[in-house]
Amino acid sequence: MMAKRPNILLTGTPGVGKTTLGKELAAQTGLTYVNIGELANEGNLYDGYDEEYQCPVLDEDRVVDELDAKMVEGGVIVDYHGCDLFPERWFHIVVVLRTDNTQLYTRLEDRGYTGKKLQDNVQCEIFQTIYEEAMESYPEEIVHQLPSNTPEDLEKNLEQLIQWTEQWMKDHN
Ligand code: DAT
Repeated sequence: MMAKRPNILLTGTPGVGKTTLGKELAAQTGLTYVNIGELANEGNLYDGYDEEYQCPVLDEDRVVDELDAKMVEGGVIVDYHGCDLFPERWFHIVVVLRTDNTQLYTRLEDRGYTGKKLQDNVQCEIFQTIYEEAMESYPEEIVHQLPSNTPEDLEKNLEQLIQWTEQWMKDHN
């Protein structure tokens, strides 16, 4: 029998460092990294177009259908800037990365964001929108906020999540 492995949700405002942490965590634990944006792109899992933000709208039901078998199997790190579209049963831990707004502003500017898109994303972080969404969507004891401002934060978060994963596997196998 295959060892049981946990599913981890990495969420937070765009630019907080989900992809950076997720890929490194996958490399070091052997868990599978799934970026919802890329998955939607590859499978064209869209349902319409958002004129205001100039981006396609995610077809949430199809995303969930597409991933469900893999999630039931376990061992998946999901990266997305939202969390209320996923079934609660999927995740064993929900990590909300947080970045100071001045830092986030610079990161998103470097990414080429301008105007309303830049303002709205920084405001999303200031209002802790994703953290509140996570607290409403999952049992609060599995929701954790981690600071993601510096390379030292990244290292610390990585260490903590590797440890958490190892402990989870000991406890469940
Ligand atoms: P996300 O996937 O949440 O959109 P990302 O992983 O692409 O974010 O990171 C955005 C930028 O910030 C990228 O240039 C890497 C940098 N970064 C990520 N985590 C960081 C950290 N803890 N300290 C400093 N820079 C970080």
